[in-house]
Amino acid sequence: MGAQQQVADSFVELYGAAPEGVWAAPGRVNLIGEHTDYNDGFVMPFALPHLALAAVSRRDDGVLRLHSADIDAGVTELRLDDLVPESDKNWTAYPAGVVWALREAGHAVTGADIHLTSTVPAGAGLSSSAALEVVVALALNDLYELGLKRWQLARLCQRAENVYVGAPTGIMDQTASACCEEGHALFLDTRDLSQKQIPFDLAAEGMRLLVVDTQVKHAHSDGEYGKRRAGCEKGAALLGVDALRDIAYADLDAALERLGDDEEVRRLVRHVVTEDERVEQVVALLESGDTRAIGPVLIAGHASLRDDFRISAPELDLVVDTALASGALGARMTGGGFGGSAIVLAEATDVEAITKSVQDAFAAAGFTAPRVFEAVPSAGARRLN
Ligand code: GAF
Repeated sequence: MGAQQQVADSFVELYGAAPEGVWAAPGRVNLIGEHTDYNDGFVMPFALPHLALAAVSRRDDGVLRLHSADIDAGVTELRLDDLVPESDKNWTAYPAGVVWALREAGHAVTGADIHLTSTVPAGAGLSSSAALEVVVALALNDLYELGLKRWQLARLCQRAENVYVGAPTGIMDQTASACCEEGHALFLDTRDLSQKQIPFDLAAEGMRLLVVDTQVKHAHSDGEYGKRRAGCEKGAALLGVDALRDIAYADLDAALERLGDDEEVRRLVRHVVTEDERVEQVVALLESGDTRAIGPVLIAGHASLRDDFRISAPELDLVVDTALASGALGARMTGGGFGGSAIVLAEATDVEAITKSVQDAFAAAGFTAPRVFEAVPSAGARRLN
């Protein structure tokens, strides 16, 4: 039985009637542009084939019922009028936060029965939470005929995550899940959400992009992500700009000089400004057909996240170092950091040897075995039936 039919059948078992529809929203992997999104900068994610699926029906009695096939916790029943930011520390905060954000923005959502399941690995830096948010937002947008555009849904989902869940994340993950297209990476300007779909078909050029999930779990609601964000905001304030995006790469040295001896802020600023530059380099290289040349840019991105932003982890560094020593074209950590996943760009013919080297290196270091899979740029959120 297909996953779509299964989620619809489980809905019937749980709630006693067929759902009004089934929707899907993917996780994402970020090719380049890390910790730039809350600095109004550039990012370049693409959607994974891994999906959150939601079977959903409307209700008109102010009740929200939530169930996940992946968590053994029964049906959670909430009253819409009782939804209070930061009151829920469970997975239910993501879908409930979306309903809260829609209602807070004035949309007349009167309730829902929702059954969810997801194949996006949780805590792996692959946006499992954004996939949950976006699938619910899209379903309610369709069912309640709210007429919101994809980027507006992404903004509402970010608000759900920032205010309701209490994680100070940027807009990249929700936009990726909502707006990515199959066979493309999404070049996104997070200041105005303008977008360009960049064709990204590595297989056609004899290459692969591997995701290596280190199985080291991370969370964005803990302090380190917020500290980096606050440090970037301090840097922008000291430099007299709205956001670090406003510091041109050519002006970086002068800006660093103006920051004087605040070494931590200098490092954060240097990462963000050079990372925006790297995104633009990758876009230019892909558009000119020089795909292999993005490898060194990915490597430089990892060094910057490790040394300047200081959010890597021994497991992530080991993936990158081992993959490069085994002939990878490029590699870097991806996502929020402190665990999660790394990506490896490699010739198709080298994939097997690189994978084995990474697995052996993890075993030798006594780390949990990583999960390695090929990332194929896939479609964004959609209604399935
Ligand atoms: C996490 C956040 F959710 C994103 O907004 C982004 O900041 C990313 O970390 C780092 O680039 O995925």
